Amino acid sequence: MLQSAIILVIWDKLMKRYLLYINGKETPSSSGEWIASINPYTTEPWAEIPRGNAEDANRAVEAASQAFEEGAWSQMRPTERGHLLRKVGDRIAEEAERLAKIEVQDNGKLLSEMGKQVAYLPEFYYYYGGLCDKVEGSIIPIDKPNMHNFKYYEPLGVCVAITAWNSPLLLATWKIAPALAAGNTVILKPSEHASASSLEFVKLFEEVGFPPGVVNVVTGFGSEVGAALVTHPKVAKVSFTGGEAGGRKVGELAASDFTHVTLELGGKSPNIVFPDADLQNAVKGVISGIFAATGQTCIAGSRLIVHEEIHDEFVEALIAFAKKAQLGDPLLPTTQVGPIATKDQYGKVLEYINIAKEEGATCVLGGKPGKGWFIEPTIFTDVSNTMRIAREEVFGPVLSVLKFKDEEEAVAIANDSNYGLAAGLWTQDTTRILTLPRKLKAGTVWVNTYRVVSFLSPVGGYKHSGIGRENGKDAIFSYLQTKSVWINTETEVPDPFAMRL
Ligand code: TXE
Repeated sequence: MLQSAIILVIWDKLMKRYLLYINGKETPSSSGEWIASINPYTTEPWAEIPRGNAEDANRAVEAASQAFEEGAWSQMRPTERGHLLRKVGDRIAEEAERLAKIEVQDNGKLLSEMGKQVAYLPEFYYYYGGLCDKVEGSIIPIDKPNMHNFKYYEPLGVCVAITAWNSPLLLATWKIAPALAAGNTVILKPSEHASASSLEFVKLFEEVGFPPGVVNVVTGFGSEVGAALVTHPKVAKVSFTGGEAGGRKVGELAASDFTHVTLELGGKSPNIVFPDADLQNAVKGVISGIFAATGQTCIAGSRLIVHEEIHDEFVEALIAFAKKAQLGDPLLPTTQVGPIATKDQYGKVLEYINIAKEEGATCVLGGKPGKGWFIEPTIFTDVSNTMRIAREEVFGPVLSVLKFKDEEEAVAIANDSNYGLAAGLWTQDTTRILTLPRKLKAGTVWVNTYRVVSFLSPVGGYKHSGIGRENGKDAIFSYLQTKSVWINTETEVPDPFAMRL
């Protein structure tokens, strides 16, 4: 008895406990309950995050709503808002390594990848900071006599950003930076599997002078605190990154109150290789498309569609490359493939490997679990596009290989999917380079490259891969609404019964 009490006290002292961040203050959850943050490499808990609930969601919305209405941020001169966004970019740059290490502890991705990813985040804040004072209204040359009409843009109000575990701060930034630039206040709800970096990161905003309540973070489960945020009547917009099922639920909940939504969901992205491609480059592109981040990216190139003439040779080259991949500690610079991020996800990937075998696909590489939550890079050939392994998102290091005879068939297979997030194309034929991107039903098409993203270029999906676009100039407009103002320039208002539309 005494022994377990002592263990509990020591546990309490060792385990890092994070707090919610509402209205500029760290605060425990109303329930007093915690969720363990598990390090996927050790499969042991390393921290605890608060299990927020509807009451916490309500507190955060009230704080964000009050901050919005009081106008310290929403009415601030856009140039000044821009200065603050740039300052927060500078602070993130200073803290990038520390934040990246926290992310690795939470999601098991390689420090070599997360380090670069977090170090790149300031660019988003510099870019959207620069855009703050470039959102211009216009005068409309109206067709009515004695009327002056102009339009301008106003922020929506309280925006909720719901993010997944695979790239917590990058996904948050895609939402927060344009939302803040537009003058909104924000509540971030990170994934229950990887919240720690968001709870650290949020403190940087106030440090550089953001008014309290402008950026808040609540943590907990999607069905509890997440759903309460989405359905809160004072929430104007929800921007969500996650799986198709979660996205559908959030979309339905938001629709019931006409809340604006952006949804960035999953994919089953094709990587098409023609015989005229530079095959060495194509091998590298296909490998990074599916095995980088252990396949846990929405843009994973999980369907390789390769011309039948080069199929065998290409698959051999892939196997030779992939089987050399170093699995191991994500903090080590020599590691090339890390663990799967969560136990559930690990189980899901293994289940899909079994499904593929049962469906008659041939496992030519991997297919076996490693120690802990590791899964070896896995390649299946003899895959047909009707198999579940070709249609459903696995979100793990599992590549399905399909064959095609001609261009028309390649496009047909690529487009025969419920998803449409991204596509890769490997060819040196100029006509194909120019014409095929138009034929592929995907939000992003990469030609002779894969997995490149930038704050400047829009990301988003066709079909079940989502609604709306993030990044680039247009993203700021998804956090704004348009106001039309009419001014009567005549001294006398016309006879009311004679007014025409
Ligand atoms: O995502 P969820 P999970 C895919 C991938 C993965 C599957 C499930 O295939 O296997 O999704 O992953 C919050 N109201 N992607 O379970 O459930 C949730 O708390 C409000 C693709 O991690 O979609 C978390 O913060 N919020 C994806 C976020 O939504 C809700 C990246 C994502 O969780 C909610 C990750 C609700 N009803 C997984 N339900 C990509 N696009 O890259 C869940 N949430």
